[in-house]
Amino acid sequence: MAKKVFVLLVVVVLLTTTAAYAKDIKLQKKAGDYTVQLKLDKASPIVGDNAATIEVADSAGKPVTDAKVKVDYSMPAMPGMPAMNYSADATQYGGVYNAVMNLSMAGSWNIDVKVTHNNKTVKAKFTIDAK
Ligand SMILES: [Cu+2]
Repeated sequence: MAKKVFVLLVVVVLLTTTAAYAKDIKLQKKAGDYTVQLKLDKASPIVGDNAATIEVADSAGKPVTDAKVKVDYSMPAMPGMPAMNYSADATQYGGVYNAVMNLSMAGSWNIDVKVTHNNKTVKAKFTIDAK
């Protein structure tokens, strides 16, 4: 029993230190046949500008560099605040897509990365927490 608790403690400590030392956030989701990776410039997204880098790969893992990528970010309505919906077009540079999201308040944001490629649009959904 004591050993189990100790092991659990070690795991918790390892997880928290890893999180504390991570310089950025990297999230990965499947969208149709594609894999979308969303990378943010901050370990913890802030209220204000957050730079996002998006990478798209096809089913073979090959980078897709000729897609159109749009980032829709929103927060559902809450007491005293109507729903907020924003959109940012990402620009492709060096094979990755860049966009800036201006998160206007703290809390949970829904990020929908829309990838249009070969006349088909797929969506990868992420949730981030701005502080
Ligand atoms: Cu809000």
